Amino acid sequence: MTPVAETITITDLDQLSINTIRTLSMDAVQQAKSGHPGTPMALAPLVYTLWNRVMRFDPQNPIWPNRDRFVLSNGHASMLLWSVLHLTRTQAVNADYEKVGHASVTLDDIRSFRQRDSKAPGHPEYHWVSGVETTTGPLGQGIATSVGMAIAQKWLANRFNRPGFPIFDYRVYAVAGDGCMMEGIGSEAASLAGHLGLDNLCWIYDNNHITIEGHTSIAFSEDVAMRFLAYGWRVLRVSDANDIERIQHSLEKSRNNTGSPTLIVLDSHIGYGSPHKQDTAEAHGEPLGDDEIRLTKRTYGWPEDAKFLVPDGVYEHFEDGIGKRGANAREEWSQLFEAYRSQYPDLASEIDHMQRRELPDGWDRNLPVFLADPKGIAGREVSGKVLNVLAQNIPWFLGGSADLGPSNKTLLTYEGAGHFQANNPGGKNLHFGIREHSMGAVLNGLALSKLRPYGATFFIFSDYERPAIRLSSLMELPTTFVFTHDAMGDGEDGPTHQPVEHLASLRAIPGLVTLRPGDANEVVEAYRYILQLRHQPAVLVLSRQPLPTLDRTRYAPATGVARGAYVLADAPGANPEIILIATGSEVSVAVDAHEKLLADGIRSRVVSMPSWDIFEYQTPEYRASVLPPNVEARIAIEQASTFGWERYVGPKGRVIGMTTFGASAPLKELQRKFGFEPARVTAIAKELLGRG
Ligand SMILES: Cc1ncc(C[n+]2csc(CCOP(=O)(O)OP(=O)(O)O)c2C)c(N)n1
Ligand SMILES: [Mg+2]
Repeated sequence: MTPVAETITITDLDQLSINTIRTLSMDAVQQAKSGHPGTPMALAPLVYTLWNRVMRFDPQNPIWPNRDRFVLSNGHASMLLWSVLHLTRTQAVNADYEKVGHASVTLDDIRSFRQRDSKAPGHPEYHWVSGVETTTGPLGQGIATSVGMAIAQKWLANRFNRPGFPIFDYRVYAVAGDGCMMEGIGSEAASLAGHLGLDNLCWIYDNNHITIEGHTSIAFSEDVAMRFLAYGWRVLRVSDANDIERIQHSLEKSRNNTGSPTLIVLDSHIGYGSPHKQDTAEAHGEPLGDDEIRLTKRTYGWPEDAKFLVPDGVYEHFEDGIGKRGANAREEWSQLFEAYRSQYPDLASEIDHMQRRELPDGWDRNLPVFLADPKGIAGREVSGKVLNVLAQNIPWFLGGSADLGPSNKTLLTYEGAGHFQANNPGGKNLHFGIREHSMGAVLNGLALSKLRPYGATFFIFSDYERPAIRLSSLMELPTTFVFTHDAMGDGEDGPTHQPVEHLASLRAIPGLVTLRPGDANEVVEAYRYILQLRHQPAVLVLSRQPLPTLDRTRYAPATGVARGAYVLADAPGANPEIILIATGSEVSVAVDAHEKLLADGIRSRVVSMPSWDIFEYQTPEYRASVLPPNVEARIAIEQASTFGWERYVGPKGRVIGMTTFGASAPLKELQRKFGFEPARVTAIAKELLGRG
């Protein structure tokens, strides 16, 4: 092995800083007895160069809006990030976006890497550690999210920059391993980024030929560089991951490149410097062991027995590099922004609102109200009208579909809405192509950039997007996932297109708000609720077919949506003996059944329950008022898996739902076949009450 110092012409402080990142990573993983030392050892020079020499990032203010973004898509290498956040003395920010004046990651955090409450957890976690731009760990998500961040920068620049005022001109860097390159989501995202010519985006591919099972030749033999050239990316190669001058040169080339994103293929050696573990899969995810650590430190010219050592001069070296450069850039930007504020107060105020995730005044003006109509209107149609209103009221509200715009009704059709393309970065209609998974991640990237994004596809394909939805919730982002064709409404398409288990599966994601509104006014109220969320994503599940618009002079107002479930129609004296609980298209089935039961002298109540999640946020008193514990005869009606409904119908209740896949037939016949008809509801109600 060539000693590090001979391979490159760097000053001692550069090398000292790089080896500090390496040894902190090795020591932390050893101490935790778990983690991933090899990649931080290999990529320390890259991360050092990017942070200390290239990135515009102010450690004193890690949320400065025009900072360069850094995404560690190979999240298992988190010690890279914890080391560099520590060495740059990046400050922590609290949830209200105010600086709180202490270090984001302390040396003690690193000493307790992966332990409870440590700010150096196993993988990068947005919202838990300041300086983390997005949560990573599920491979491929980070790079796909970075595409959303790059789209956001282009959009923000188009909206806000003015001659002499480059308010948004930041760049997005993402580091990815073989795993990110193998995952489909990475390919989808790269294809989209190439199409959009996102020249503000630079991915660095850690080409070490190692994954968990060994050499990549067992499963991965394509030419990645050629693939990216075909996507329309600029591809650069650095054949020695220790050559920080070449790394810097490539990063600068990427910065000066126009019209395409850049991939830097960086040939590296996992576990660099370890005499017995370098270039092996063991270096990926196991502690090196005390003996090997000693030998490796000897290779680095490091005191063998020192642990968690930050040599004199290293903090200062980062302070002289990224510290000064970042502070100057931010200071200049702040001055620029103050001048901008006096010249363009309205635009500046928009930026303020966005940063705090606040909505502009009048954000909900002109939202439609729908009058009673037995023929009704489809959930997706209403959604399309609402989206067009919201997008005009909220400048930074934008989105699109994964090629199903005409079916999802998500197209923004008002004058000037525009279509986002390389040559039209101000467009508010995004075209994701048939790439649901990366659409989800791109939405997250947009939301992380403080835009309010929505993305749509058929509900059945929420499966293709689910990992990104889950991360959205984990990150507490206000992202809106619009799904149409919510159940068997596209009957003839058959079981491949009929969701069954999807509601249950999304309801199971912690923090996610899932809503299935029952008529036009419930759709409007669902959007009104969603838009006011600042730290939660929402899933909106909408019908393809028209749903009767309920007569709200007769039944309770749709504002009840904001409570998750509400008494829509009640028994005389609000004294029910049976409760019908329904969502979406089954609400009107329940109402029909209810009217028949009343006519037969049965005291029924209908509860419209568009959202389990929101209902669970209500007080126990409210919940008991909607579902009184003493009324045990209950029927839930939902064209989806029965899974989970026991909690609301109780041991004596019944669920009219799905326990099989659907079938290919016209909707009416499917409703008959699977029993979503008022007559079945009334029959079961009478059976439950023993009045058959
Ligand atoms: C979607 C997903 N699948 C599987 C894993 C488990 N996993 C973590 S790291 C890894 C291997 C990654 O290899 P590579 O990206 O080359 O990283 P390196 O070992 O080179 O650092 C795997 C399979 C994961 N984190 N995410
Ligand atoms: Mg690898």
